[in-house]
Formats: sequence, C-alpha cells, structure tokens
Amino acid sequence: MAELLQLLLNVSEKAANVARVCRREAPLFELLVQEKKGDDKNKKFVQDFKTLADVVIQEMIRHDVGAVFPELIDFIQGEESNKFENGLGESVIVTVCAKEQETAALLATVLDGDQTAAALLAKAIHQDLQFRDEAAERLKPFPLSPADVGIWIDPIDGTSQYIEGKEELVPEGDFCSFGLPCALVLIGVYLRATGEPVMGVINQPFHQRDETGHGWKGQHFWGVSHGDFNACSVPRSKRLSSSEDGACLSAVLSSSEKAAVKEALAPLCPGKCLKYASGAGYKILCVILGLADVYVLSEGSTFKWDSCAPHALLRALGGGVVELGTRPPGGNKGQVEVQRGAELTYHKPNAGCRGADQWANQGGLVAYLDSKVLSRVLGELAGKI
Ligand code: 2IP
Ligand code: CA
Ligand code: CA
Repeated sequence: MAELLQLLLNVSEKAANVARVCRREAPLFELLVQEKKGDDKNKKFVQDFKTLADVVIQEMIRHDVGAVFPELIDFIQGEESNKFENGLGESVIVTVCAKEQETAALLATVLDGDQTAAALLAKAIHQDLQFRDEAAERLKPFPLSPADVGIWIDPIDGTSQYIEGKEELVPEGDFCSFGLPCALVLIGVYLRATGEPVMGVINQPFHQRDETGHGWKGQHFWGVSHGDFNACSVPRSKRLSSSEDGACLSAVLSSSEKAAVKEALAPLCPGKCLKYASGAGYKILCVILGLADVYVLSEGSTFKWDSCAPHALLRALGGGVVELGTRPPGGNKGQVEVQRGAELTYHKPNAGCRGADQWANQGGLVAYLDSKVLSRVLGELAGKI
C-alpha cells in the first residue's frame, strides 16, 4: 500500500498543477465557473460554484488511480458530478481519455471550442510527473489491500477562496484566515468494511509565492493510520498542545459559526484564541499543524470528501475527528441526532437523504489532536448547544 500513497502524492501534485494553471490563464479561469443546480447543491451557499477545474481534477485522479489499481475504480468517489454543461446548453461527460489530444478535443466541447484553453488543461492532466517524497518512499510496507479500501476526493476544497483568489499577507507557516492558501486538494482513503480513514494526502497548491513573485509554490502532507501502523509527514516539533487542565486552548471556527458555540467556547479560548478561517479542510489542517488545538463545527455543512483525508492524518498523530451531535431542528436539549464523540466514518450514506446530503457529516464535528483537549471541549459544550 506504500505504492498507493506514492500514487496519491503524485496525482495530488498533478491536481495542484491543474489548479495553478487554471488560475494563471485568466481567459481559461473565466470560462470555468458555473453555478451548481439541484440536489448536488451545497445548501450552505446561495451561490456555490463548481468549476471545470474541480471536475477535471477529480476525473484525472480517478483515471490515474484506476489505471494502476483497477480493483479500486468503482470505489473512488468525489464531490463533483462529471456532467458539465457548456455555453450552448449541451451536456458533456468530462472524462480523461487515453491520449492528450483526445482529452483536449473533449474539453474543447465544454470550453465552447476554445482550443487553446483545452490544450493547456489537457497538457496538465496528461503530464508525466514523477513526484518524489523521500519520507513516503522510506515507509516500510504495511498490510492493507487496495481491494479493501475506498477513496474520497475533494478536488478543490475552499472553492470560493480559489475563485476569489485573494491574498492575505502573513509570515510563512502562520495561520491564514482566508485566501488562496485555504484552497486544498484532499484525497482520503477509508476501509470499506468499517469506514475508518486509513490514509490521507493534502496538497496546498497556493502555499506561498514563488521566487518571481508572480506564480505560486505548493506544499503537501500525508498520513497513514492502520492498526498499529502510524506514520505522518508532519514533524512532531510543529505541533503544540494545551492539554493540561486550565491551560488556554485555541479553536478555529467557520466565520458563520453559531453565536452559542462561540459563547460556549469563550471561557476555554479567551481573546484571540478563538479564530476564524475559510475552508473545512484548511481548518482541520490547522489542527494537524498545531496552529489550533481544535476545530469545532456545529452544522452539517461538511461532507465525507472534506474530512476523510485530514482525518487520516489526525489519526496517524493520535487525534481524530468526532461527531459533535447536534439536536434536530425543534428537538429538545439532550436529544441528539447522532452520537456525540463517535469517530466519523466514511462508508455509509445517511439514511433518507439524497444527493450530496447523503454524504454530509450531519451532526457537525470536532477535529482534535489530543484526546484530553477533546474531552475539555466536549465538556464545555455539553448542555449549551
Ligand atoms: C466547502 C468549503 C467551505 C466550508 C464548507 C465546505 O467545501 O470548505 O469553505 O465552509 O463547509 O463544504 P467554511 O469555510 O465556512 O468552513 P467546497 O469549497 O469544496 O464547496
Ligand atoms: Ca469541500
Ligand atoms: Ca470542492
């Protein structure tokens, strides 16, 4: 399975390249945005966009992984539907073809005949990249069969940040509350039998400006957690913890989080210890990197593809992501919809739901690195939300 990790790292870097190419070529980028419709709509946003970049990246990952592990192909799922509508109202199924020219021809039909844009995209998709990660290469073999796992892809998490393309000036490695660094490629692997997350790759295509100041450099992270086998690319020294009783904690929240949650956390996280950032994946990454002790979300606005990859990294580091368990609308206090404190799983759709809602983390979540911190946070929230 070390081979699957290598492959996911490679394809995540190709995905990051596609994301960068799409932003670099302005006319291409403008062609890419299209409004979501119907059941796939993420209720959270009045205007949610899916981009051709998202669809193309997801299909590229599916194609590259399926080519090496055909037994996995039917178990690779993602946020996006590969049905795309072009400017003429025609519906086109976006796939990656065997040859670059064929993919370019197919993409041209989505891009209203724009051959230049289609060729640029096809080149990035068919790039023969040999991405090296020495720590991943040194990993000793671990017993996990491709036939036992499934994959969740969020081709671009933080789409609105990706589309807006804002930049916040912060020192390298610091917490970013919005902008391009919050946009991530997330590829998570889970066990089909139990739904446990076992492997994750996170690629941040827009980590920092390159030497020219015009382009971007990315960075990536990975983790594996299966049985007694745990390995993660994040160095131990990078992580802080405030597990002692009484120590202040830092929590990262969505800017749209409920006032009740902010108020409940305020005694644990005084002043600037309560912070806000865009992107569900980015907020979990903040916990992985020790930029926050916890990420608390009280709504069902994230999905399996948002949490699977970073959840695997947290598990590799001894942490996790649990259900917060919120009350159904109009329900009594204490009447929980899902079990508070249970680790999220990734293999079963939510009963009675359609479209994206089947895969929502319905009861909200808490991402943590240290179980003592988790207990303090759940204790503080008990009876208040
Ligand atoms: C979104 C994205 C948003 C997040 C939302 C996710 O995924 O990560 O930023 O909201 O929950 O579903 P917030 O930033 O308020 O946490 P996508 O960008 O893939 O639609
Ligand atoms: Ca997402
Ligand atoms: Ca997305």
